[in-house]
Amino acid sequence: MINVGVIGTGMIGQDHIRRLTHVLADARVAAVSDVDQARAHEVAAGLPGAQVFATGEELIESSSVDAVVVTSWGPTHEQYVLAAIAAGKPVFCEKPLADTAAACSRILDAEVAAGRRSVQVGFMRRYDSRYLAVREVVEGATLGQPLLMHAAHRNPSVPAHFTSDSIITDSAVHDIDVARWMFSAEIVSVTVFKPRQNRRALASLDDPLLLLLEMSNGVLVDVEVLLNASFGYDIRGEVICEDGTVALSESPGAIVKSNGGFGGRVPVDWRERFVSAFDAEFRDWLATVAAGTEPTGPSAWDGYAATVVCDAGLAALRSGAREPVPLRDTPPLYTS
Ligand code: NAD
Ligand code: ISE
Repeated sequence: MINVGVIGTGMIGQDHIRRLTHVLADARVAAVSDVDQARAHEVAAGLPGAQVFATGEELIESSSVDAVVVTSWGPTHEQYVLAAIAAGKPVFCEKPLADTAAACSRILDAEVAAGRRSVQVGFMRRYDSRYLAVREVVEGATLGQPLLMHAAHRNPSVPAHFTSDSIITDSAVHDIDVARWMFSAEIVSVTVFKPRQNRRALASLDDPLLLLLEMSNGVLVDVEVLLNASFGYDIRGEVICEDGTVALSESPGAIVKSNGGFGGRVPVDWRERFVSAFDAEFRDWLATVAAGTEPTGPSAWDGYAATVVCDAGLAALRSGAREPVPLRDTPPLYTS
């Protein structure tokens, strides 16, 4: 049984605790921590034998914790990931790995100094069966070389505190990771366009945005991010290849035809749309924790690269120009 400690018991922290407790075998949540102590105690009350720690660092250092899950706010990730690396414990960190390129770089340096990978980043779309099916076609090259990808990321709505920057760093960051993974290539530049503003958005929010990502292999990816779509949570992707196209399938469920029309279900949010991907992501991570091997999912390098691309996206949002992505050299730890 793997004893997992969870730092950050908010929305996704509670969802991962549910999956660790009720869905996945061979793991239990042994400890939790949150700056909101009342929330941490409330969550722990439903977890037999779970301890509550006053700080994330104490949780990481505790001998009752074998592996760490970081689900606190993005700007707090760096301190916990670094502490877990220092303690020699596997750590699963929700996106973003950290909110600045410098912080991500410090995490890379720490892992390189430790001489082994111990960090997995929560880019769960890599575990989604529909994305995996598209990637299999692209990699198999049965449709020739990929040329373009059209992607759309539509949330029904976002909380009032959501800013135009968050559209890139909180939402589009997933599409940025998908582009790097789909084409096994780095993103070399970002341009951001602001279409007409959605009347459903707060005046301060540049919703929607359109991102244009140029890949190192010449593939061009456009990403529509529409955060007040109202009708549901809708994630789309289509890759245009030389001899055909391949797209994410519309639904895992049934398409019903009746009364002269047809339809299926649109998920309400990311929890519903990616529930199986989150389960698969944790199953994969826990298997490596149990085996004592390095994680095989998205690495600290992937987390670093995504954050650097987001920084270029923020610069492009302000400048309106095409902004380059200044990645550091990839340490050999991440190239094998
Ligand atoms: P949330 O606000 O619901 O929860 C965050 C929790 O972290 C809160 O309980 C807060 O009190 C706690 N916290 C803040 N600072 C802390 C600190 N220094 N130490 C310990 N706890 C601290 O937010 P959320 O929606 O659960 O998001 C958490 C993280 O998960 C974010 O990084 C977010 O980007 C990511 N996330 C990922 C996905 C995905 O699809 N992979 C979806 C949602 C959120
Ligand atoms: C949220 O934080 C996520 O990570 C979801 O996957 C994403 O779709 C949503 O836009 C974000 O706000």
